[in-house]
Amino acid sequence: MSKAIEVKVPDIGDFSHIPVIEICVKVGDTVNADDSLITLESEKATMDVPSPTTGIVKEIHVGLGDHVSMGNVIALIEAVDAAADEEEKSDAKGTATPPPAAKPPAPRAPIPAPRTTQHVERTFDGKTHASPSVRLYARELGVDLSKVQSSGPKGRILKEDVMAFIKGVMQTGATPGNVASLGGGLDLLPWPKIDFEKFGPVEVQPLARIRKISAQNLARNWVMIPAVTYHEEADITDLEAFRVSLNKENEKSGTKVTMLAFLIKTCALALKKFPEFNSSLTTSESGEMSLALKKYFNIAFAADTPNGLVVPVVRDVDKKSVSQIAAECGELAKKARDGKLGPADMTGACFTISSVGGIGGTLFSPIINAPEVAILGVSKSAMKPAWNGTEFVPRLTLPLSLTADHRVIDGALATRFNVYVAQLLADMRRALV
Ligand code: CAO
Repeated sequence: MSKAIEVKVPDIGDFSHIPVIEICVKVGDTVNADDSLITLESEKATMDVPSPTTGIVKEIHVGLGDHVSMGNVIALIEAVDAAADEEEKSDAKGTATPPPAAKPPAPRAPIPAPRTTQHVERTFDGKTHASPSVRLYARELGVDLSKVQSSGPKGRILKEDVMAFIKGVMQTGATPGNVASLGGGLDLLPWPKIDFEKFGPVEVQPLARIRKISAQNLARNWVMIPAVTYHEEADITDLEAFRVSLNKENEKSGTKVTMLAFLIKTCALALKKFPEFNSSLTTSESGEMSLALKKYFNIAFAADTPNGLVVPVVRDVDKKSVSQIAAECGELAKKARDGKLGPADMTGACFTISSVGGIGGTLFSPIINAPEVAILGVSKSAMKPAWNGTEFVPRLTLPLSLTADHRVIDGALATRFNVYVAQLLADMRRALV
């Protein structure tokens, strides 16, 4: 006997519109009462929403990164009445067991309250046991929990287990997740602990969440990727003149084409010509490295916001016009500044552009956004004298700084990519031939 139960987001206190960071089940899974269905993450805590009943997951109504509030339907569970099932089974077997005495119907399971990191352990992945706080900790460090030895009761993984795992990794030179091995421990000195107040007054401010996350990503990418930055200059005199005249033409409609949009389009063309730049290193279970070459062209751009750096993604740029890309960048940059970018806006990039040209700069070394293999830094364009064979002429010159992962991209290839980007920016007709 079975009945379908709609599972809704329960009362989650002061929170609403919080992101789903994990979906723990899939359609067809059998769950026990209290097994976690999804995990939500508010600013303050990670919360699991458990199944109210034993049953089979028939439908899932939320996706990773969706924002949910109290009352939103999460899933449809076909509840299985264990007692009735047993009855059916013994009937089917034709046993002589007398029917059990009539029982009052089981009360409908109340929707349980969400469980926060502070007090609940649950099955994760169907394999490992860890509390949401431990899972969050592991996720932030890039640790695959299935590789961690547990020491808690009933095989539960504790925070100390994750720490011991990381310590082992640092000593052996292995890596925490699926990323390729560095081949040796880092053997780093501990972080300096200094009482700054000994030298003068200090105000300690908590780090914004975005800054904490990007700090971890940047540190990993800086340490893990053997990156080299290659510099180039592009003559954008004609392109900038064209851009300015285009914007003048469209002044009334308010459509504005930015240099960033031209750069995104140009990089898509360069990614097509040099497919290694549109790839990611992957490793198999056995640690075998391979290269995943992507056939789509999503380009991210770094956006400076009051809360820190975010990297929204413009999808399928090869299929979009420069004007469309400019409009989309404008919308994404606004969303970024308003703190309204969702996970879907920031995932799936193949390549990143970090443009500080609106601010200044001559050259810099951007850090690759793993698992991408390259990033293009763009600084402020400036008039420079260029020799045309007979005389020096003033040309608007754009400094480009391409950082590439040397495991995938050799210096010659990186320089060819840079030269091609510069050639396209100097004369877009090259894209047609
Ligand atoms: N050279 C000279 N001028 C430039 C330029 C360049 N390379 N790039 C932009 N400009 C000009 C623009 O033309 C614009 O001038 P107008 O208003 O007269 O047209 C002005 O600078 C402002 O541009 P912008 O920076 O606001 O706009 P954008 O489209 O160029 O960039 C965005 C948008 C989101 C990339 C930018 O606002 C931003 O956040 N940049 C910082 C990115 C960053 O922090 N990178 C570092 C990451 S690693 O720590």
